[in-house]
Amino acid sequence: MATRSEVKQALRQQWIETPSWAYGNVGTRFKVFKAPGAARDAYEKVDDAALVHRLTGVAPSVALHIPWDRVDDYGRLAKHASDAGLRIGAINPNVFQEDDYRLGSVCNPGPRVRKKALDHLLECVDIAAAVGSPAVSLWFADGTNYPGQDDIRSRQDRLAEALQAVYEALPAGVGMLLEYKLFEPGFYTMDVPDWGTSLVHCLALGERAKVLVDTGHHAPGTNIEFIVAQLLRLGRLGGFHFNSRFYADDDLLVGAADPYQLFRIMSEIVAAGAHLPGAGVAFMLDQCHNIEEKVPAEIRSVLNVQEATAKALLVDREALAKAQSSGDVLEANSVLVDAFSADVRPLLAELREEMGLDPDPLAAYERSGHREQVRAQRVGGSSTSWGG
Ligand code: PSV
Ligand code: MN
Repeated sequence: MATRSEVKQALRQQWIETPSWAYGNVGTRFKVFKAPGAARDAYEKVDDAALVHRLTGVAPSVALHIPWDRVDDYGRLAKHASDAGLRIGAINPNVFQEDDYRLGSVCNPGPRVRKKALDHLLECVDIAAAVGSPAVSLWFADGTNYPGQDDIRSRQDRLAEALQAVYEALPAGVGMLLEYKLFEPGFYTMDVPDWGTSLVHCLALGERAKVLVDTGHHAPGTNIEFIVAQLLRLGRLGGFHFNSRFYADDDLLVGAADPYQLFRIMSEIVAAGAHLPGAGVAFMLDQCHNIEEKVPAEIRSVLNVQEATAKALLVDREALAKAQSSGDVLEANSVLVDAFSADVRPLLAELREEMGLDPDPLAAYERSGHREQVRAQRVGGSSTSWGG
């Protein structure tokens, strides 16, 4: 069993990436509630992400979404981030919010729209190179609503062609993540509905293409840790978009709906040694805070992932292996449940103090004056996110 100091040593190296869009005004398609002081552009989003990192110590990068985070000078944005102690993480293209994409983007039946979408993906590859990002993270809203609407196989061929073009354009050091989603906005077919489809495309492309698991993109009851274990076996788990769901793609705080599921996922990760940055798995959040305050919500989410990881590190792997090999079903299950039931908060508070941080990042946020400062400063303008 890992010692307390081994657990803390592993947690010290943890890397959780927050999404720029969590800091702006985003929400459901029914209503985006505008929050006073919400970040309005990429610079302000980077500032908020940097604060989350300063308070938690384990969120050193921020993902961008283009065009929501488009700026004139990406070198300047990267410098702004590094001056604030942050790195730019995954670059997420947006090929789902323009009228042209009514019938899809890279799978669209029309070559003009396909080219427009591909050009945007290639622009994002260039941005990734300019900001020193490790990956372009692709999600396609492509799909169909009615049987017969379009040819399923032709759409796969169009997808493969676009992915190939993007893959060939990747500069050294930039990888490709391909995210899947069961349904929405396509309700009859999605062109990348599941991990199998994503994996098939990644395998055809090459080693730098990997599957991205968004925890909110599965049917109810799906065993996500099984998917994680399988992708780890194949060396094709590129990373996560963590969030919580009750019904569909709810984008709620990770660990809020089902902390036991998050623990089970992290347990598979830890068992494979994939929790450390060198393993190349990206632990990203993909959340939208519509009714809750954004910066504390991101802090809480980072802490939830950290707690699940700490519990996963506490699993007595030797005892588990022994129980498994001797067929002791109840004991094997108990070993996991014991670790899940542990209260790791004192250990994490101790770790933060050792890292020179406040043991309670949410309390530190309350004292930081950030809320009052941004409410006074960020007045006027419009948010460059989902809600406009
Ligand atoms: C789609 O639902 C998704 O999960 C993709 O990752 C998008 O980039 C993101 O949400 C937009 O909020
Ligand atoms: Mn996602």
